[in-house]
Amino acid sequence: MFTRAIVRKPCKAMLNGLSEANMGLPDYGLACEQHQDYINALKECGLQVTELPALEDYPDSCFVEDVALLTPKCAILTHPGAASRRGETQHIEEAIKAFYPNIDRIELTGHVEAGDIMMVAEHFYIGLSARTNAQGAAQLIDILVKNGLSGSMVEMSELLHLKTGLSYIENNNLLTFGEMNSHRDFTEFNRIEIDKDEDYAANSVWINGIVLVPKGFPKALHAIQQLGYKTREVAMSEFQKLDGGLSCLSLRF
Ligand code: CIR
Repeated sequence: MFTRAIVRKPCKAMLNGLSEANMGLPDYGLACEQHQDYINALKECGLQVTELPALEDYPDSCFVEDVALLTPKCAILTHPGAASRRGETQHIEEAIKAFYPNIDRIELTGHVEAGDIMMVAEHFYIGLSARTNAQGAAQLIDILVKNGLSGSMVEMSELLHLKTGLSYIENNNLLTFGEMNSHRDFTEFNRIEIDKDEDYAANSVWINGIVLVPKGFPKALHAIQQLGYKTREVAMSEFQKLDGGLSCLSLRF
C-alpha cells in the first residue's frame, strides 16, 4: 500500500518541454486544471499529497517521477539522461529529505530516469533507453541490493521510457504495448496488450487497489475493469503533448 505522493505544479515554461509527440503545444491553464484533478485522484486513493511549487527554470519539472526512485527501503536520486532535466534532482532532494534521512544517488557516467523503472514487489525492472544507460542501471542495482531489494536491466529500443509501454497493476497483471507485448523478460506475467490506437493508456497506475487510467481510452479502461479493478479516469491531454504519462506526474511511496 502507498501512503504518500509528491507532485510538482506545472510551470508556464512547460510549453518549452521536451517532446516528440507532434501533438501541438500544451494549454497551460488546462494543464493546471488537469494537474489539480490528478491530485484529487491521488487523494481519492488515500494518499497524502505533498504539492511542490512550479519551477520555471525546468520546463519538464512537473514530471517528478523521473528524478527520484522512492522505495519502502531507500530513496535514490537519479541522474537524468536529458541534459535539460539534470538540475531538477537538487530540487526534489529538498522535498524527499523530509521522508528519507539517507538518500543515495546515481553518479556520472551513469544516467537514469525513473520512468524507466518498474517496481514489482521487491524487484525493479530497469529499461535501457535513450535516457537510462547500463552504467546508471548497474549503480542502481548495487544500491537496491545493498538495501535488500533487487533489480535487472531490460533491453528496449522503441519507447521513450520503459513505463511508456508497460505498467504493473499488481496481482501478476501487466499492461503492455509495442515492443513490450512479447518481451522475453515479462512472459511469466498475465499480459494485457494495449492496442496501438490506445498506446498512451499502457501507462496506467495502480494505487491501493484503484487503477488510474488516462481519460479517453475505452478499450484499455474496459480491459482493466474486466480484471476486477476499480478505475478512475484522469484527463491527461496536455501532458500527453509532452510525452508525459500518468505515472510521470507523481512519486508514490
Ligand atoms: C521528457 O521528455 O523528459 C518529458 N517531456 C516527459 C517525461 C515523461 N516521463 C515519463 O515518462 N516518466
